[in-house]
Amino acid sequence: MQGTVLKYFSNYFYVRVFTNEEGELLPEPIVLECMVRNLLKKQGTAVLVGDSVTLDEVYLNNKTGRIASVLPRTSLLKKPKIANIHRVLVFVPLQQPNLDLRQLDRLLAHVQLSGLTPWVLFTKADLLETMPLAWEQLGFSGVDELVAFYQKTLGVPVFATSIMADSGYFSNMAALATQLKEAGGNWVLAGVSGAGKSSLLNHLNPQFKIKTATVSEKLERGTHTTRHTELLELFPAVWVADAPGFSHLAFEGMEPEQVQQGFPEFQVITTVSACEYPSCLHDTEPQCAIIHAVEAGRVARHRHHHYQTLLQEVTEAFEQSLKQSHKQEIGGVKQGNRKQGGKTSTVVRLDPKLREANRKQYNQQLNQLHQTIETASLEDDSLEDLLEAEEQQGALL
Ligand SMILES: Nc1nc2c(ncn2[C@@H]2O[C@H](COP(=O)(O)OP(=O)(O)OP(=O)(O)O)[C@@H](O)[C@H]2O)c(=O)[nH]1
Ligand SMILES: [Mg+2]
Ligand SMILES: [Zn+2]
Repeated sequence: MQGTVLKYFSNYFYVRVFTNEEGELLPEPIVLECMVRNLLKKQGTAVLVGDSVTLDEVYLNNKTGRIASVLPRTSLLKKPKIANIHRVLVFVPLQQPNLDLRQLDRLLAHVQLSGLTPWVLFTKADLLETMPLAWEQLGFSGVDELVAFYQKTLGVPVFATSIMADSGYFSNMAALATQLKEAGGNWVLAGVSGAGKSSLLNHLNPQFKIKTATVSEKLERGTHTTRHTELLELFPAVWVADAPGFSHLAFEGMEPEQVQQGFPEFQVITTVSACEYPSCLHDTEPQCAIIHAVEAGRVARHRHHHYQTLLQEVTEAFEQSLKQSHKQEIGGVKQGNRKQGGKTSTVVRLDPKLREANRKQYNQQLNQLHQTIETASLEDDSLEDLLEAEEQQGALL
């Protein structure tokens, strides 16, 4: 008998099943309160929200069961800890808190780099009475231009929304609902506290009564109102995890040359016109196809700028980790100068052979970590440590 883990609470997993032990369809799906089989615990298999599991010792009348095994995962996120997610709904408030495109581009890069597809929602559009000057300077004269820009740049659905019935953007909620129903699948919500994630879910499905709070209430408490990860059925076959944590991003462990994969429009450019240097990081190098595209207005300046900021952050963290873990290879390290924001900083570049060796070593360490994670118990803090270690290695979110 199979089911899906919807939440974990007070030592119980809540597992949704829609067949009985004979495989016959139940009149309607049931959520069972489940413990985990001891053997599984001994093997140290972690059970996560989103996991497909097999069950034994099921008592449908009592709505209880026992998790016997965890089926292979199609994806695994670390923050929030959740398995088998297909897409990410990225929430970006236009006001309260103010629109922050740097944060958006960072979040989008994070989603893309994790191999997931983002959809973007610019929320609270009713609160925007006049166009902030900062936006105009970026070339956006209104919300519609902003929506069109991100839609074209990312090639994914983008909406401006409002839960206020008297707003012109209110009708977009119906369009969003239609597209979500068509797309189906498992989603996780991302975005800063106060972006309106829980409010929007409550609106789309009036049966939901998820707790929300004003931004000033949140500031007083200094924490997300939503604090547990739970998969909820928004529409038939559309599951959403209103989970805290996706806004706290860490890019440590990533290699500088990976960062560009978080910006899909760069790949469009580099497939048709190559940079002079094959390993070009599109930062300040001469004859760079991306920099040319920025100058020609084919890549947005703010996107490239946000890319450079992220690149610098990743490069610094990468150098730090290289210094710590590969001191013995220092003989093969080359140093070069890189100009950033008027300052010249020294950039450590490994020669390609060592870089390859380095990557192999990284991959080996990663494989070891993966194996250990499989054998770590959820109740054991070591899982947390291992996932933390894995994050250091840049394998997961
Ligand atoms: N004016 C306006 N206010 C909104 C809209 N959507 C949400 N809000 C308000 O914004 C505040 C924050 O909303 P929440 O839904 O709690 O935000 P959240 O993203 O779930 O925040 P966390 O759970 O802390 O991560 C609440 O006071 C909502 O009423 C909107 O479209 N327009
Ligand atoms: Mg919330
Ligand atoms: Zn380049």
